Amino acid sequence: QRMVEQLELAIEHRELSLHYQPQVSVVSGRIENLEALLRWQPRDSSSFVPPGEFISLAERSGLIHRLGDWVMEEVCRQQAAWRRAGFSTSRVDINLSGRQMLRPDTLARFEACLERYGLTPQDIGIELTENVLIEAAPLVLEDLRRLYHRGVRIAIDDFGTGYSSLSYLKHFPVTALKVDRAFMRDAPKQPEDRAIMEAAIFIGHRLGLEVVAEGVESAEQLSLIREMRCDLAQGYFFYRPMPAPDIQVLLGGTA
Ligand code: G
Ligand code: G
Ligand code: MN
Ligand code: NA
Repeated sequence: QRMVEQLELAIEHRELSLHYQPQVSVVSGRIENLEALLRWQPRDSSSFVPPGEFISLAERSGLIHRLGDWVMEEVCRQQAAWRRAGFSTSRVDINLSGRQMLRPDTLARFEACLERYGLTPQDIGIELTENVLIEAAPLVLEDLRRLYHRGVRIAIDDFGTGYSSLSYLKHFPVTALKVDRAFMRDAPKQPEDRAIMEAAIFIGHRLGLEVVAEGVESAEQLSLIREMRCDLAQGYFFYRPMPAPDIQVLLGGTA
């Protein structure tokens, strides 16, 4: 309970920040994309509260709307600054959780935010889990379709771990699959996990989707997904999530 109160004050106390984790092309190793990941370091603490903990707390308490609005605003601000500074890179993707997508105006706010910062629909993408898509209201899906047609990248996060049938893939506007890192973790040792990864990549490609492997931690995993012709890779083998200044160093600028 005390944590909810602390979290309520986190925005005005400037305790929130974003880390960005690069996704690289499996073929060229080039950074193509960044995923924005929320971090919370309370003032009186020397460490970060694990996101899994405070994000689910924020979901339950409804604070996720304020946190989510802050994330949108901060990502747009940062991306606009990077664009002005001439970084050619990379779209930045944000995570949208269940409760955020149940609020009818979340996606309209997203569009308004893009406009306010002079960004194009290609500059910021969104990640949703399949469960979130399936529970989305018809009006929210309409907004999502509009974003899709405007060119916003929409990725299914944690692909392969939801409770849905595959048929949702043909009904929902999506552009990419992120294969859950549980499959990647065991792929080198478990033929079943390799088979599932391979099938996910195949189905993604047949549907014209980009496929991202999450949780790539070793050269062995990379060579597996290379053989499978996965498009993008994200994981500690390449880069950990890092604060914006480190991203700028990585991209070779000083802005
Ligand atoms: O880095 P990692 O531990 O950051 O993230 C843990 C979980 O928190 C992931 O499932 C991720 O999708 C989620 N998450 C991270 N940042 C955000 C955010 O800005 N908004 C939402 N809704 N979820 C986030
Ligand atoms: O659920 P989502 O995919 O949004 O969460 C991303 C989470 O995965 C973040 O918590 C991020 O820190 C974590 N992550 C990123 N790369 C790796 C990795 O290579 N290994 C593990 N174990 N976690 C990772
Ligand atoms: Mn994600
Ligand atoms: Na994920």
